[in-house]
Amino acid sequence: MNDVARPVSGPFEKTKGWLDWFDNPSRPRFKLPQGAVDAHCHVFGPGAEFPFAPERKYTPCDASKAQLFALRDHLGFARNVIVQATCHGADNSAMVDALLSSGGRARGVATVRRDVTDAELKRLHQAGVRGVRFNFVKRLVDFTPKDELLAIAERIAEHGWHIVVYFEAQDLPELIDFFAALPATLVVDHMGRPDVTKPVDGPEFACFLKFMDDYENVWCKVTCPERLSVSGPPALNGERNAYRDVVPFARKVIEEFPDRVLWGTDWPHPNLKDHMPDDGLLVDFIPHIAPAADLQELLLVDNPMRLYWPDERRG
Ligand code: 0GY
Repeated sequence: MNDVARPVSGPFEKTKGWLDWFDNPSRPRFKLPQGAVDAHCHVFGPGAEFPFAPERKYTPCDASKAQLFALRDHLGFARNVIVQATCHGADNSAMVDALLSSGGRARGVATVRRDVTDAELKRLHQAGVRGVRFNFVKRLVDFTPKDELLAIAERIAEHGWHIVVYFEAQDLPELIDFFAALPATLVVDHMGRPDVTKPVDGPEFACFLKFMDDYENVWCKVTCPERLSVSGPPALNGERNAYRDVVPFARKVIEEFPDRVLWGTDWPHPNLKDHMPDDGLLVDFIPHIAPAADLQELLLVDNPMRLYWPDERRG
């Protein structure tokens, strides 16, 4: 097997218990619509070329652009949105290198600090970056003061970028006022990480749905069932009906806000503790949450194209 097909590690020692991405994924049974976008994935390093950031909270195996693009083709996606992973801090080099190698088939979401220069923002935009990510998950990043985030939001406005926000469900109530003040489209990672053991029509998820209902600039990634599921079964060993406890949550968001949802693999799935999914079987999760063809088309093609490639024809 060559290095495109299997995970390898460079000079960095991986975090203890690290789960490597799944090699040899299945071919999905669900046929993705033409022009489908994997709107949430990452690259890690390779560490020998793009060292991980000193302030990182985990050290992964390598997950290169060549490996990501091989997976894209294997699963049947046309494009990727590559989100800067926290293990690279605000050094966007690995992600930008992947964008520049993609032939226009990848866009990026960067991490920047308040002191980012105008020239750097311009360079990122030219490479294909279309957003920044604000991360509120404490195990992943150190706290960034809200005034710094607001300053960044103002800096990126002239480029028309959006802001991806990652937080845990219990933190949403105290973040809502801050989110409402952000002058951009907001894209929430992984449905705001609901506790799927709670009822889908209970108060916690109602708070998230109300947030989307109240603010028309808020979008949602209906991603990461493998991270949210408690009951499983995992997308492994041919299981094409996986993560059943997550289905009602994702389905509800898609049905209520069909033109503000995105889907992505989250490859190479940082920090999973229980199992590493077979990405082919993960794609087979999609028709369970978006059963109708028109919803699939919005989720996988129309919505991501509108956000990331607004000037291009789809396909
Ligand atoms: C995800 C989820 C996680 C990690 C990161 O950038 C990251 O390190 O996003 C996580 O650990 O929950 O979206 O990949």
